[in-house]
Amino acid sequence: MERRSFLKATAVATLATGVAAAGSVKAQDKKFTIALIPGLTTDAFYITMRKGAEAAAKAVGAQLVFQGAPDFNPVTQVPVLDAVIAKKPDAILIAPTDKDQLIQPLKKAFDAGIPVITVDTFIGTGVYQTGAGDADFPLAYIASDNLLGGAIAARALAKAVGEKGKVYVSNVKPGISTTDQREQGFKDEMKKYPNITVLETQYNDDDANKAASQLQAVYARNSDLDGVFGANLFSALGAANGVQQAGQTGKIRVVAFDAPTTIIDNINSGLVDLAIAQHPAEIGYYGVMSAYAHLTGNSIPTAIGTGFTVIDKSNVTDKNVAKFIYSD
Ligand code: T6T
Repeated sequence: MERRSFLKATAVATLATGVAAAGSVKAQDKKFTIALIPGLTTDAFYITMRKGAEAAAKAVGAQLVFQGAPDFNPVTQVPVLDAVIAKKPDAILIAPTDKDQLIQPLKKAFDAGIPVITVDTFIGTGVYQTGAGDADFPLAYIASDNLLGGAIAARALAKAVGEKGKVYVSNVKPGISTTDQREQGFKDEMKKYPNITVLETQYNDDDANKAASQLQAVYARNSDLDGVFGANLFSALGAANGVQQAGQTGKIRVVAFDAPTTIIDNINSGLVDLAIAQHPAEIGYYGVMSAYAHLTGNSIPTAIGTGFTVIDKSNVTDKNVAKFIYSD
């Protein structure tokens, strides 16, 4: 597959430039078009990812096309993907909004000879290029270690609540690779704290208002609620708002995944204990670089893990930390 794509890309380069003499095709003569399809367009996480992708595209002289849906939903993402495939970009970077539902739609890109790299989220098991299963065709998966992120959240929340009491996970919906893994990492780590009860997960469909109402409903049923883990940006934002609306700031402790500016404001005000910032710009940067490497005939790693920065009141003003706050 890799070799086929390379040959195709270089053949196009030859036509486009008309400069390549027989036997000396120069792939770099072509301006590659790399499409980035986010989970949704209006999320500071993906807005920041786009910046990193643009920086890499500029560095290699590629054109980045950023096209996505207004919500995190396969029903709206698949038509965007179809439209992108129809334009035949040289490569597609995508954050699939469902582990299973995006397999067949992405297979269409693969069948059309367009290399696919998944960023942030994965399809299938997320282990690619194995020759096994129906979802191993993407070339690479570039993302945070979400199991580890969930474990970091559990340790932080356990500490905040004094290693006892009741907590729950505010999550998006089942079927999303990232947030499923964060919840799993969180629950596995929480097993180390026998005096903490993890209540049933509340799914908010990526709607912060719903997450806020759910917080209040869980609190109404459990007046001894001690903490909540918001497993992504909107879950955390909504859970924090719910705590504030319930008049429980500082009493119900909040650990947030993701670091938009509003969550940073909430850390400063004491509403949120800490935020686990992913490095979305790094994901976008290495996504484009990987696509470019592949398109110019180089082999690429099938998985690239990007880092976290844990932000709390003690380090939020440190410029080496603050640079990981997401762009709005
Ligand atoms: O947490 C990120 C991303 O990693 C996840 O896959 C979906 O939600 C976010 O975009 C934040 O809203």
